[in-house]
Amino acid sequence: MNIKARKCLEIAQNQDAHAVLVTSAHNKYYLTGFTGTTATVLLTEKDQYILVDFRYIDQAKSQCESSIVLLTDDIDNTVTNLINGIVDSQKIGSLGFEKDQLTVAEHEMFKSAVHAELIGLNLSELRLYKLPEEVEIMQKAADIADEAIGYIMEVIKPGMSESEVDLLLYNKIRQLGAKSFSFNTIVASGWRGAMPHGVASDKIIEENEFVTIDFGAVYQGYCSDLTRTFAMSHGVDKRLIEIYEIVLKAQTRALEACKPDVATREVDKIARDIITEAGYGEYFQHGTGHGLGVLIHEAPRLNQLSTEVLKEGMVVTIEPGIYIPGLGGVRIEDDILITKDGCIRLTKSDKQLKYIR
Ligand SMILES: [Mn+2]
Repeated sequence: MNIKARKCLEIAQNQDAHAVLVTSAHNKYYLTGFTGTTATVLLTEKDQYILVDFRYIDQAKSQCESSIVLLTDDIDNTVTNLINGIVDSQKIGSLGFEKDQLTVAEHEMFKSAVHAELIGLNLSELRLYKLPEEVEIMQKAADIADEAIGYIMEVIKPGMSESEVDLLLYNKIRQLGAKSFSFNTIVASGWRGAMPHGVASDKIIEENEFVTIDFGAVYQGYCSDLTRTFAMSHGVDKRLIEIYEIVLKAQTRALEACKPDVATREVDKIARDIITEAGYGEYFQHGTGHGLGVLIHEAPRLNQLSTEVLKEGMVVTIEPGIYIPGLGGVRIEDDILITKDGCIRLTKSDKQLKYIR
């Protein structure tokens, strides 16, 4: 059993479950290294098991060194029969499951079939602190994003569509070793910049527009998340330049405040106060940041309602923005690692306003 599985079991035991049934792709990957689409992971005090059918048996054996690999079939060795064999022999009274992952139908099926009480678990703290090996991978995911945005700023030209930029970016991150984007890439130019989630469209990027690009690279199962906004030439609206400087100040100050024992809500407040005092509070309606890891959004959250406190080993984004309908918008985002006495930036792209050509 590996250290991550041990931690998962501890969290489950604190919620009165003796063993854990893991069904989400991201936690299966996190706990075992398995990247296939069909498997069930079971963690007990005694060991960690991964149940797969014949399609994945070789893959599971090579990827899941710290797990016992069990072969399922549709006749005698069904998933629930194998689970019950372990539950019965290890006298497991209560079996935890990820309550935000199981469908109602799956829950009903397990409830009627499994010989143990089912307990819905909150595992949000499981991936909260990144191990050194995870930080190393996340740094590489961030490096890929940095290099890719640098490349885009060199090749982007007025007359290209947002979708073309999206494709260039995709090819670049793939060349650099990433498996995929972390999410659908946002390329929002001109008026579309006012849409915080303006996924790349067929709109043509014009001279004198601002362009916001928000994307991430998935490298060895871990996500990066980077946003830069830049100007297509010097004729941009002066108000956008003013907004850029406000967002940059908010992002920089919030980032500088990140260290152990600082409340996530306080980091959000630092960014929000700067934007509000500049008169743009109503144009910044999302949170200042979020944790990231094997998922693009995970604990902790940095917003007005969040109650978490930053601790060493957390990786979070800092990404305030201002969005003005009809005019456009600005967002600047970095990924940071909370260290013993502060934080370091994983994404290192320059943040001064850039004018393309
Ligand atoms: Mn983000």
